[in-house]
Amino acid sequence: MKAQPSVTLIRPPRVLSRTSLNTVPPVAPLTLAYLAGALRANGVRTVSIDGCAAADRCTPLDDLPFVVNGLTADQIAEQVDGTSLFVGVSCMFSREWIYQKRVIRAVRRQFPHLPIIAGGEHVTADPEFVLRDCPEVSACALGEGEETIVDLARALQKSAPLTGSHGRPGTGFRSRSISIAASAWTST
Ligand code: B12
Repeated sequence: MKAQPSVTLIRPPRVLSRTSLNTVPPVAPLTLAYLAGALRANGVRTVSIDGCAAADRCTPLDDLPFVVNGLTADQIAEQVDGTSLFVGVSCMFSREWIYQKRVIRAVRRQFPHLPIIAGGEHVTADPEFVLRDCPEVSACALGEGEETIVDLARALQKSAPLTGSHGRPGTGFRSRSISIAASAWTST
């Protein structure tokens, strides 16, 4: 029997100043745990890639005065399973969007047809900006994600189109006018 495709969840690495003398230590990936827990409770397999886990590693960025603390965008993209139902990327801090979108772009370069759903506080604050600034994002999940991510998995398992807004006020997802069929997505 063919295994059901899993959902890949990503926490991007932290972005720190090159010259900072102190910083807060990384915390446990609670977001991925909550989202994976909701999916698993509904029978959906998950793979989590915690970009902060390699927190002893700092990679300077060539074009910005920051370091990436954890896995780089390419290292994360290499770990993504191309047969995933979709990839969910958690974007908590707006100040880290400069690199979160590089993670999303690296995954998109590697897997042009995978739906990529962005969620988290930054995305909830301004989904229109996220969709505009990063065309590689297929849809934005708004607010708390435990129910939305299960709805998304169910919709994509059935190849149902993801269009417009959906869900309870303040939650659900918002997409550019995208249709998803047989795991390929096109934006219009
Ligand atoms: C705990 C916390 C911290 C902790 C730990 C942060 C961490 N790395 O985990 C500490 C104390 C370290 C911290 C620090 C900071 N914080 Co803080 N923090 C929070 C707080 C209170 C809760 C975050 C949390 O863990 N929630 C629990 C998890 C499970 O929820 P979640 O991540 O939101 O995920 C849910 C949804 O967003 C959604 N979701 C998330 N990702 C995805 C992905 C997909 C695909 C889907 C479908 C859904 C989805 O579903 C999840 C489950 O419901 C929030 C406020 C809040 N109520 O959200 C502020 C908050 C995130 N912090 C904030 C800020 C500004 C900071 C600091 C920059 C403050 C400062 N000036 O230094 C620093 C930055 C730290 C750093 N990176 O260097 C802002 C971010 C605003 C923004 N847009 O950038 C927030 C929103 C507070 C606020 N209202 O201003 N913070």
